[in-house]
Amino acid sequence: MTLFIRRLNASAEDFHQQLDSLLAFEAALDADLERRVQDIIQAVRQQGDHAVLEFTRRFDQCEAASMAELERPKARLEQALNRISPAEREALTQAAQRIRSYHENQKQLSWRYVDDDGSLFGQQVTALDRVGLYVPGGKASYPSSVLMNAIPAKVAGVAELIMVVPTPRGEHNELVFAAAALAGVDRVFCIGGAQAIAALAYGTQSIPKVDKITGPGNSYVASAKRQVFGQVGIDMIAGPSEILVICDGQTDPNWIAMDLLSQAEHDEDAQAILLCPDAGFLNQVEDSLKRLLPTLSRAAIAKTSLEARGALIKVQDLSQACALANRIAPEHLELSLENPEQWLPHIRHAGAIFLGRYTAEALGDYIAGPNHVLPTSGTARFSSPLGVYDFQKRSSIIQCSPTAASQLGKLASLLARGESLTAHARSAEYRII
Ligand code: HSO
Ligand code: ZN
Repeated sequence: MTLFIRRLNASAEDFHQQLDSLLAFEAALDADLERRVQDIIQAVRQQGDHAVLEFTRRFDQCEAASMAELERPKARLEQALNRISPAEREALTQAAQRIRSYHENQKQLSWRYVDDDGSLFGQQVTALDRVGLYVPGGKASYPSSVLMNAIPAKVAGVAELIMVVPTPRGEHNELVFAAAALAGVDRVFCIGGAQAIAALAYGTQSIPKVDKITGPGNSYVASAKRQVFGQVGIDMIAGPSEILVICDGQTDPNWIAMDLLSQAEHDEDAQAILLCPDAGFLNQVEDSLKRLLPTLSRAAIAKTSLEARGALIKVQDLSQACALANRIAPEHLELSLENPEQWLPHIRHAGAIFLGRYTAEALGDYIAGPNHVLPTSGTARFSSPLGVYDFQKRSSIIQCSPTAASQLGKLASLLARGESLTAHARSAEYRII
């Protein structure tokens, strides 16, 4: 298998234009698809279960007379845990435990303080009541993503977690059910697509309406999530997976090549980039990529991704590499360096940072503990990994003492009159003593 991977030099005059065009990625907006999704949402709002059953018949070739037939009770999820191999059960269990322990640290706590005049102010943190978790069917159906979405919700204290997963022609993934059991998912419906998102957002006779929907999906699901946003909360709309590796040239080139391939194999639009000051090492990694690529189960996808959006970039030094990392703001950043801690303070924008030669990104995808739902397409400049805080919200707490009501009332009244809001002013004035 041949492979043409882009080689760039960060000192070249036109490097920044080249980098810009390499990073440019916009999911094509398809007006036709948006309209079809809008119609599906409308039908589900009007006809509830009936519409969901009809779309499930049409799109998933799944016949069901009632929604109850598409629900998988908890006992069925527990059964999945017994059907998978003991080794798989052990790996999933350990992953769930590690993800849970990590996320326990993210819980936001309520806080309050009392002023000198006896007034109390604070913030009360509560969990969302009910959350919907979308899990794709078919090839992109990742049990690891079930854990990564469901566990933080449960750690936050979400009372009811409802998972939807399409089962085209009745095909399902036993590992997905097993992961749902381990993560504490409360109810599972075998539905998918825009109709499942609409059902969660608006509720039907059988499917309870949720407050927020998280989880990845195809373009129909992404469009439906965008369209129901506001009615419910949503997580980020994830773009293709990305990895940026900064290496000093001292790591085994096969390791680096496989790390790049591990994200390239996700999909044709995935992006894998290596930055290294040593041109000889870049040659070695290129050789490794060529040798290892044909041995992969998803070689064709990885090849397309590397050729379309991959790059091996020669940098001047590690400082320049860090500056470029901040500009790219990658989803995953590996610092495959002798002393990664030394470089960490230079990194400001990345979804997850993997320190040292032994920390393969794949470990973070499955088992390390941190979340693998991360900001993509440069959004790490302003957003963060999925976490417990995404399933919590805050209410402000205010309790004025009579003294404070009197003192603050005078000021509030003045400000209210400046806005010509006399009821506001008088409401404050009533309490002045
Ligand atoms: N690397 C993906 C997550 C994943 N990897 C799931 C394997 N399975 C997030 O970008
Ligand atoms: Zn991955």
